[in-house]
Amino acid sequence: MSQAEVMVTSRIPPFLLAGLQERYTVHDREHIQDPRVLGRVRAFVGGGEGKIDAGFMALFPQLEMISICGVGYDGVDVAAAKARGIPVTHTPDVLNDDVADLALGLMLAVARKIPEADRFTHAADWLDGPFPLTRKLSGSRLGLVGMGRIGQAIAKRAAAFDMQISYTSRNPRTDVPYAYFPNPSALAAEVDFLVIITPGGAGTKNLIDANVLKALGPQGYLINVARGSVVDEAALVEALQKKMIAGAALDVYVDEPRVSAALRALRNVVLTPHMASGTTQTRKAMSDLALANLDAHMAGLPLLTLIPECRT
Ligand code: 8YV
Repeated sequence: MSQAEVMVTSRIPPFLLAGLQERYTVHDREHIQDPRVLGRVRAFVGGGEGKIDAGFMALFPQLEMISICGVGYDGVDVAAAKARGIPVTHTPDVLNDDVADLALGLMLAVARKIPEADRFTHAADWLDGPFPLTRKLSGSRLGLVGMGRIGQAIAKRAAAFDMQISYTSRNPRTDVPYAYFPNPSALAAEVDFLVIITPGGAGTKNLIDANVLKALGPQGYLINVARGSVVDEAALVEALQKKMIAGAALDVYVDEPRVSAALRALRNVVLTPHMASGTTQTRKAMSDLALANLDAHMAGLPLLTLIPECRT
């Protein structure tokens, strides 16, 4: 029997590509040489931000499922997939620890100025005098925008730093002990560190705007490990330039991998290259789960981790 044909729609980890190549005939969206391939592809495999819109899906008459390697799937037109009865899977849970670890790392990095202190020490600037004092993290107030699985993993770690934890989300949760605020502005006004960990997409676009940053205030820090689209980046640059907030630590951006020159020029920001889930262990686990979903589909078995919209 000939192997099923699948298409890689955006950059995926090497282990996932290797796993796909063992079992399937793998095509790459960027290098379609034979247009007849479009009529044979049965599944897409890709990262969650890679654009899979209705027009692209329409090119593939035999498309049966979409396996996303990532928890977020904001690049996928889910309504269009559902309209065609195409299930979409993603890779939740396996990356919670890593994303939460990086959120804590970024909070420490920006508050304690670790990257700046590292540069200072490497440059032997210490010889000219001590490094300036920094901001204490332990015991301070943390506000989480989003209280899903990763938000809860961040809260658990923050509790070990004796932080006072509060959050906002569409609805208050009954299963967490943290204080609830009805919107990001109300939350921002009450915290020292505002951490964004909510899904991207149209529903959260520019949720963190100039008003929220104003509420966070000159002693407050913004940390984003969600999606660049959730923060109004122009408003953030202005707030940082005018010292309307104390600083920011960002792992995600509006136009990745291009990071705005204005952001890169600022001293009071710590910038990382969308690496929150980027450990060998976690990318392997994500790859295994993305592959397991695809394999289950091809074997006619129930899918392991459907996105919520496809569970009904
Ligand atoms: C991935 C992520 O690196 O899971 C997510 O939503 O943002 C990251 O873990 C990204 O989706 C690329 O696949």
